[in-house]
Amino acid sequence: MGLGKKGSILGLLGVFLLDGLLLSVAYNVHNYTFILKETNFTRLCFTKPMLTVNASFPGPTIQVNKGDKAFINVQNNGKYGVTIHWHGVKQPLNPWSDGPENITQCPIQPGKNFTYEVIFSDEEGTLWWHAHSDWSRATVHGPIVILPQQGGKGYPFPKPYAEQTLVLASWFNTDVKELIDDAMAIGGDPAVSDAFTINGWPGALYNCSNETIYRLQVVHGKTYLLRLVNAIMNEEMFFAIAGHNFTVVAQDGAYIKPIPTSYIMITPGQTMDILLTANQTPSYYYIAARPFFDSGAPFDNTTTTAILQYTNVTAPTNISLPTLPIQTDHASADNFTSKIKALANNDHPISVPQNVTKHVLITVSVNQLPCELTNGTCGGPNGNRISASLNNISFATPTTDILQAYYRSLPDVFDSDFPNQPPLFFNFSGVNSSTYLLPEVGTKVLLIEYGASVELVYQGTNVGNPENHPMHLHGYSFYVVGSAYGNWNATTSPATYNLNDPPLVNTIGVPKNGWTAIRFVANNPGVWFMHCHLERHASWGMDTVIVVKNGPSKGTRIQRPPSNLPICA
Ligand SMILES: *[C@@H]1O[C@H](CO)[C@@H](O)[C@H](O)[C@H]1NC(C)=O
Ligand SMILES: *[C@@H]1O[C@H](CO)[C@@H](O)[C@H](O)[C@H]1NC(C)=O
Ligand SMILES: *[C@@H]1O[C@H](CO)[C@@H](O)[C@H](O)[C@H]1NC(C)=O
Ligand SMILES: *[C@@H]1O[C@H](CO)[C@@H](O)[C@H](O)[C@H]1NC(C)=O
Ligand SMILES: *[C@@H]1O[C@H](CO)[C@@H](O)[C@H](O)[C@H]1NC(C)=O
Ligand SMILES: *[C@@H]1O[C@H](CO)[C@@H](O)[C@H](O)[C@H]1NC(C)=O
Ligand SMILES: *[C@@H]1O[C@H](CO)[C@@H](O)[C@H](O)[C@H]1NC(C)=O
Ligand SMILES: *[C@@H]1O[C@H](CO)[C@@H](O)[C@H](O)[C@H]1NC(C)=O
Ligand SMILES: *[C@@H]1O[C@H](CO)[C@@H](O)[C@H](O)[C@H]1NC(C)=O
Ligand SMILES: *[C@@H]1O[C@H](CO)[C@@H](O)[C@H](O)[C@H]1NC(C)=O
Ligand SMILES: *[C@@H]1O[C@H](CO)[C@@H](O)[C@H](O)[C@H]1NC(C)=O
Ligand SMILES: *[C@@H]1O[C@H](CO)[C@@H](O)[C@H](O)[C@H]1NC(C)=O
Ligand SMILES: [Cu+2]
Repeated sequence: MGLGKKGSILGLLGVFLLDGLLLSVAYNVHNYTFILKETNFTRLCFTKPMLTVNASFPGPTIQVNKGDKAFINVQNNGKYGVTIHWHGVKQPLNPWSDGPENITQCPIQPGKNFTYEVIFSDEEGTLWWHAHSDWSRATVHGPIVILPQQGGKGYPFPKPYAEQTLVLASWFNTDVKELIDDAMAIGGDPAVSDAFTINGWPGALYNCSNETIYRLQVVHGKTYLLRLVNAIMNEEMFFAIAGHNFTVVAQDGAYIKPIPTSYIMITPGQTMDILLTANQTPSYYYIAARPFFDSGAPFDNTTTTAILQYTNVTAPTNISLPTLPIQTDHASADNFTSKIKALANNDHPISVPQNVTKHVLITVSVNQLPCELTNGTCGGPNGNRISASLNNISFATPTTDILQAYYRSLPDVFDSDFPNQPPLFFNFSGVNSSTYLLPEVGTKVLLIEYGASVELVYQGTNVGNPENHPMHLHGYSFYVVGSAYGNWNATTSPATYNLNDPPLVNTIGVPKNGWTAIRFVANNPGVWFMHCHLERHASWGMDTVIVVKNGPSKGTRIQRPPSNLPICA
């Protein structure tokens, strides 16, 4: 069990919401304590103070069975206010514990604590948790392992010999809060990370000790379940293991049809479960990850490694590196991504909305705003300030949380007029429209009726710096029914949809100058953040909030707020 686990109660009987049905099931309750504090860490040959949970990087693993509940008491002994988000956990009827700062709660101030109630429902596989305040998630994150229900059918594959979480993360040689605050102050690109890490270690390819590397010990002939989390801040990643193919069996806490492959592409926010059989010549092999990055923006162009180490062999003089696609190889990225389909069998049925009642089209852009500095020019192109937007609205984070304001009808916190359509139609994927360079700044939410059958199309634009955007929605998983380059077309695009076995995910990479269509039933009322999971884009305003209204009955309404919810200053 992970660090910080206090205790668990077995065999409670409870009720939870799944796909709008009330199910009566047994679930366990798990209690954890997270102590946030500045910790000295030695990596990359020097010591850096950084914010961690329980002095661990990555942070502790939360492990539950499907349908369980976890209480996590977060004590903030750090310098700044912080919140924690349980990424991919739907939290039926409980947006209060979802976490994004000033969206569902205000920060837990230094010296204070808050107990999150994390309600699992149909998720099974791997998810993760991370801080959701400015850039603190760089060092404050960890895996969530959701095992099959106790006494249930188990894995839809032979039980692996052993399991291991692998967390990919960014390493900055500076205080990440100062880094993003400085970048926002002058409106330019934030500095790129200095390294990537696997389970906290950068690996052999940095100018550093060859011992700063994570080692995965394997026994020849055995099969391992690797639970991979991409906690990286600003880069999508290619990942491979030298000399070994492997099979991807789950993504974002849902099973998929097994994909045998020699590499994957995984975006920030996504998780993938991989079966690896140690059936090659017993030796040492590098596991490696480096960016998939097809844009002109600056990025960290380094490679992180770990060692897959067969037991009882002496270290070879040369350890082979895997072949990874080159950084700009979107054909290889697409080749892998296009193979992902829901498992969709009798034991793991899916339910894709067939009749859409609410259509939303959202453009996704990196834009510019006029520089407002009085003492110089900004750091963006042409001396402007870099911005980002959804439907040409650059999100402004309020100072009172939107959930509280919505629940108590507080005025002047947000507007409910986030549009269902872009304000202007043009050749989105072709034209670098100057009109789109000037987004509107505002705190606008998209209102959706309970039970609506939603189709939401993300349309990437060629404004500013086009690139692949990993869009993430809180409170839901959604079916990815279609995706292509170019402009989505209401007449022709739906004919290309996969409505049989589309993957059910919480984060999806929208192709550069392309579109992605998702569907979900709005059966989880609440205030749910939606944003790009590239952290610099989120900071620049590539965010909005979906408010799903309460339904007609008790089991379809938001639960009451917890008594100790942090209030706004
Ligand atoms: C777990 O935490 C909950 C909520 O804080 C509390 O009610 C319960 O008593 C705790 N259980 C254990 C075993 O510590
Ligand atoms: C961390 O290291 C700094 C020097 O880099 C030192 O001043 C500080 O006391 C150390 N903190 C702890 C908790 O060891
Ligand atoms: C957590 O905060 C509550 C007040 O909300 C306080 O009573 C309690 O002592 C705090 N717990 C810890 C461990 O600091
Ligand atoms: C690191 O380098 C040292 C000295 O060159 C060597 O003895 C050791 O085996 C190396 N470790 C690895 C993991 O390569
Ligand atoms: C991995 O799969 C490729 C085909 O995708 C194949 O050419 C290669 O031989 C396989 N490698 C191993 C080690 O099985
Ligand atoms: C990334 O680094 C490699 C060498 O390690 C270089 O060949 C490549 O051009 C770099 N890519 C970019 C986009 O800077
Ligand atoms: C490794 O070698 C030791 C000592 O020879 C032996 O006891 C052990 O069973 C071996 N382990 C494996 C996995 O082969
Ligand atoms: C993916 O790549 C493989 C091997 O290069 C090729 O056979 C296959 O057609 C490609 N699939 C797609 C969907 O591009
Ligand atoms: C969708 O609409 C069609 C035609 O109105 C209807 O026959 C069908 O039952 C509906 N399907 C669902 C799942 O509601
Ligand atoms: C200009 O003002 C900004 C914001 O106050 C500050 O961060 C920056 O250092 C100043 N630049 C110069 C050149 O004084
Ligand atoms: C959240 O609101 C508080 C005031 O309640 C403010 O100090 C803080 O800067 C806000 N956070 C963000 C990310 O805007
Ligand atoms: C959508 O496709 C249809 C059929 O090819 C075409 O007539 C129409 O102009 C397209 N719409 C847009 C907005 O491009
Ligand atoms: Cu983005």
